[in-house]
Order: sequence, then structure tokens, then C-alpha cells
Amino acid sequence: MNQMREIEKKIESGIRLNDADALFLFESPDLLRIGALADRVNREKNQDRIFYNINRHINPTNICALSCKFCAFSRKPGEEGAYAYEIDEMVEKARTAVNQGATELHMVGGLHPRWPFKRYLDMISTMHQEFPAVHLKAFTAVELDWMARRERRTLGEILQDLKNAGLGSLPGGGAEIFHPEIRDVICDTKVSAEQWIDTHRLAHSMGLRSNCTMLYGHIERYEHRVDHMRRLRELQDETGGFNVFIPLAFQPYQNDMGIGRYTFGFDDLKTIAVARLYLDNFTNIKSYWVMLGQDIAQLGLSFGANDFDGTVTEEKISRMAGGRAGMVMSRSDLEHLILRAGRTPVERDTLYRPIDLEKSLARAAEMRASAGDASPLMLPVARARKLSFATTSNTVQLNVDDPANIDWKHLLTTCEQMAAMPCPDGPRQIILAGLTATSRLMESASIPIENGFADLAKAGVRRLIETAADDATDPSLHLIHKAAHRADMPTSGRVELRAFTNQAHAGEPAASRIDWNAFQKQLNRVSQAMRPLGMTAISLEASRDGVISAGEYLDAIQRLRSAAGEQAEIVTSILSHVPTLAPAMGLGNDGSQHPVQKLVPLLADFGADDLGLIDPAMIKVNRLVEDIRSAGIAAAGGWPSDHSDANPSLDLRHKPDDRN
Ligand code: V47
Ligand code: SF4
Repeated sequence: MNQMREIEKKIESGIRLNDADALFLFESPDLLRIGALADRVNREKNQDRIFYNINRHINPTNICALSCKFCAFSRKPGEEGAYAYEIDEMVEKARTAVNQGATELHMVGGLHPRWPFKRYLDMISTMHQEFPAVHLKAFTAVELDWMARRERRTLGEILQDLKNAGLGSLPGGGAEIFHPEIRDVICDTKVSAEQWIDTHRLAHSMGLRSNCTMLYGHIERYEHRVDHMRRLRELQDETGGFNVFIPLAFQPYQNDMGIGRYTFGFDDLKTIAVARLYLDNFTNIKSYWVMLGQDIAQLGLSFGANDFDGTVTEEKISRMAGGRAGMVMSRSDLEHLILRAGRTPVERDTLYRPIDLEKSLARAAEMRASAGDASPLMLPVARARKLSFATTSNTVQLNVDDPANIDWKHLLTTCEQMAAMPCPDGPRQIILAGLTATSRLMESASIPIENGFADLAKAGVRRLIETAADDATDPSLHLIHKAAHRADMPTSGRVELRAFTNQAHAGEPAASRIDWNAFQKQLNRVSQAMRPLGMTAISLEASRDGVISAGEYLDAIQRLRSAAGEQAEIVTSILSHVPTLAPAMGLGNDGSQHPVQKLVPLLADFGADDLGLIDPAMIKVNRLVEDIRSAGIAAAGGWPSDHSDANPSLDLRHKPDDRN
């Protein structure tokens, strides 16, 4: 029996996975199978319910005595950007949040070299007096150790005082990666793994529950992640005191790690899924939108996570390290994102108890009725993965959408000239966009259609693609495809994914819904007509009118793949989707790595073969190739079906993940 099957059997029989199993899962390219398994386990534990909470982060100071290598947040006293809030200021920030329904204040910060323990104690007691009903989750094991050392008191005494003053639980920060091989490099002056674990054990023994985290996606290897999770699982066996496991995706900027790249979506989802499967004694796994971006976090709900975190409001730690997600989400944003993933949002308190389950369920039902229902993302069966793309340096796309301004002769000469222009990346490809418009040009020049296509081929045109101006319901479009095919000119079809916003929810972008009925109609054409018409590729485009989430886009690829069959090339032009997808993900472009690149390997997992036309001015091609390759996917430059023409420097063979 192969190892994946053995792992599935273990999960089915409730047998705990060992470290070798977890390592195997991390190393496996079969993300979708692992995700489906994790989703099943999650549903068994948590049904389709996804927790969120209404909370407020307050980072009391960024002045810190330590200098962890990955940290962009900390400053030395007097350094530009250093700040330290007065307790009154914190109370005012908290008051606004509490008035908006916050049930939790999350307070963590730097190790201030001059703050005595009393300052921390006053912080807690003042907050508790002002907001007695609000849960105070504050101070990492690292801060607690700092307080104890400065005060020359035991951790037990410090924790007891804080608890008496109103501390409710501990957050999970400071864990980073426990293994000394990594810990000694990224945060050598921080508490050791053993101290972190001991502090949480002590807190649990005193009746304080806590969270735990793992900072991944930097220099650690998979075995370090497994070692980290094993230590957490052992403590959870012993005390049962952890509420949740939170994988924290490394944010790469303004720190000393010199990494300069965000984590990949497939690695984020894999980490969530492996955590769900390996940490069998945890009920809750978080998909933390602040670090992942809303879209990947939303996808995480289909890969084993049951918690989306909260409204947050002022998040400095990831933001200062290049975090591209916004800092705040409203209750309704959170609910819509969860509903759009086909799940039921349930508001929780800090200790993972539903605040009012009946109310949450009723609210979800009401929102479903008015905003429209969404079905959960079904993960497809894994398939052979490959991705190709063309670049604007070897491919020119000519749009023939306004025949009034061009004549046939002019078009042929332009194509010939373009094809003859020197091109650094091998023979230049010419793509002609607009089938109906092209055939009109032939008509007005009295050129029989098949001769016209033969002339275009001679002039260097390699492919004809549909545009929005081509009416797929018009039977004459089908005749044009057939004629092109008879002249050996490949053609591509086009389908469009559209979102609309229910009027009752206008202004809440997360409330858009995909028009799946309209999409299905287009797919019917694909499944019935694609091959008879001679179309060899089909391009999936996202309309810019509404917000389309990454999950919905992947779902569309999957549906398109089943309609088109395995032979067709599916082209997902990530460049033309950037305006739609990137803002939906709450991501901006920092110029080094396009946010949509986070999705690249996932596109192939769901059934895409081609990324369309890439402009190297917008996307670094070498980086893109590296991304594809590091996911173990064969990559090639060139147009669909023309891989033989690929620039050899881009022609990468299947390679196992060599990033780690
Ligand atoms: O310990 C620092 C991480 C943590 C970076 O318990 C970074 O509910 C990514 O622990 N890229 C603090 N991460 C945040 C934290 C947390 C967050 C949300 C909820 C909870 C909870 C806890 O932030 C630090 C460190 O691991 N961090 N720098 C960075 N560049
Ligand atoms: Fe200080 Fe925490 Fe940043 Fe380390 S991670 S430098 S302890 S603020």
C-alpha cells in the first residue's frame, strides 16, 4: 500500500499520524488529496461552522530589547518610528472597539527596556476595570519571561498577579520555530523552545488557556515544522490547554532575513491541512487572514481550518513586514467571506465558545436567503500539472476589434512586420484577437474565408482567439472557427466568470455572488461545441464588474476543465485578472512579486495549463518560472500546444520542490 493510502487509512481508523507521515504530507505534491482529507476531518469535528470573533489588536509599544531577525515591527528607543502608548490611549482605542461589539482585546508588543512590571499590570487592571466583560488576551511567553526577569520574580508569580488583575488568556506569539537549528538563527536571544513550552504549561496549570503559533515560510525545512508541531501536540496531550493552532505565514519585508518573497498559496494551504491532520488533539485551526490575505485565508476553510480570526483593526506586526492584507474587516465582511466559502459563520469568544449559536445560525440563514447561497469548494481529483505562458517579448497580441479602422491588407502587412521583428526569445508568435472582426475584414476585402486564414498563417499568425466582442451564441462565429480549423489555424474560445452584488448588500464587496447559471450556459457550449468547432484552447476571463474570490476562480477552472475534457488547453490569463483578483485579496503590488503569483501553482492544481500573455514589466518572468518549478510543476514558455517552440531557458522539466 502506498504511503498516502496508509495515511488515509490511519485517518479513517482514528490512528494518530507520526512525524514521518506529516513529513510525507508536506513533501507530497498532492495538495488536493491532502486538503480533501483535512476538510473531512475538520467537518467531523466542527461541521460546516467557521468561527470568527470581534476583536481589537493593540500593540502597546514597538520598542524592544531584542532584535529578532524576522521582525520588522521592533524599534530601539529613540529610533525613528518608535512608539509607546500611554495606558489612556490604549483605553480609548479599546473603547471604540468595545462600542462596536468587540469581545476581545489582543495585546502584545515589544520588550520595553524601561517599563516595570507595574506598567503591564496597570494596563491589565485598567482595561479590566473599564471593560469587565471583555476578554483580555495578552502577553506572549517572551514578554512574560521579560517581566519576570526584570522583576526578579518567578513566572508563576507574574502570571498570578496578571490573572488576578484580569488577564483572561495568553496569545500564541513567540513560538516561531522551536528547533534550535532555526531558532538560533532567527531569534537567538528569545526564550528557548523549552521555556516557551514551560510557560504555556504553567499557564495551563493555573487555569489560563492559551494559543500557539508557528512562523513558517522562511529558512525552516519541513522537518522543522513537524518538530514544532510535535512539541505542541505533546503539550496539548498533557494539558489540553491550547485553544487553537495558528500557522503564521512569513511576511518578507523590512527585516534582516533577506528572503524577499511571500509564501505560496499552495504552501499556506498545505500547512493548514497538515496541521489539521497531524494535530489530532486540537479542535481549532486558524486560517489567519492578516498574514495570508483574505483570499488564501478563505480557501484555507476548504483545507481544514475552522477559524478565520477577527476584525483585528490595527495590525502592525505583519503590516510593517510587508503584509498586504488590510488591517480591519467588519463583522459583515467576515460573515460574507465565510458564507461565500459555502460555510456557516459563528461568532465565538476568545475561548472558542459560540457567543450565541442560535443567533449566529439564524443570521447566517437570513444572509443566505438575501445574499444568495454559495456551495463549498469541492477539491478536484489531482491531475498531471503543467503550466506554460507566453511573454510580450516573444508574443504580440493584435486586437482586431474595430474593423472600421483597419483594412485587410494593412492587417496582413502589420502581421508580417511584427513577425519579422528581431525577438530575443526565439520566433515571435502573433495572436489575433477577435474572430468575427477578422472575418468581416476578409468579407470587405472579398477574400474567401479559408484563403484568408491561410494568408494570416503565411503572415505569421499562430492563433486566433475570441474576445468579448465575439458573440458565442451567434452561429456564424461557429462557422468562422470551423473555417479556421480547416485552414490549420488553431482557435481559442472564451468563457467569462461574472459576479453580481445583491442590491440589499450593495457596498459590501464580499457580498458579491458568482452568476453560476450564466457560467454554466457558457460551459454547455464548451462541452458540446468545442471539439467539433476545432477549438483547442479555452480562455477563462474574470469580469471586472464584481468581486471574484480566488476560491471561486479556482472553482471555475475546475468546472471548465470537466466541461472541456482533458485534451483542451485551459488558459487563465492572470494578468488580465489582476485588477479583479488582487483587490479582492486585499493585496497591493509591491513590484517584486505580484500578489496573484501566490495563486500560480494552485491554478494548475485545479486544471489550468496556461497563464496567457505575461508582460515582464509587470511580472518577473524568472521569478514566475521559479514559483512554478518550486511547486513541482513542469513549466514552459510558449503558446498552448506550441510547447515545442518554448524558449529552452524556460523549458523546465518536472522537478521536486527544491526550495527547502
Ligand atoms: O511571535 C513577527 C510573528 C507573532 C513577522 O494568539 C511575523 O490569537 C510573519 O502571535 N512575518 C505575533 N509573522 C503575532 C501572534 C498572533 C497573531 C494573531 C493572533 C494570535 C493569537 C497571535 O508575529 C510573533 C511572530 O511569530 N511575526 N514578524 C513577520 N515578518
Ligand atoms: Fe521584539 Fe517580538 Fe520583534 Fe522579537 S519579534 S524583536 S521580541 S517585538
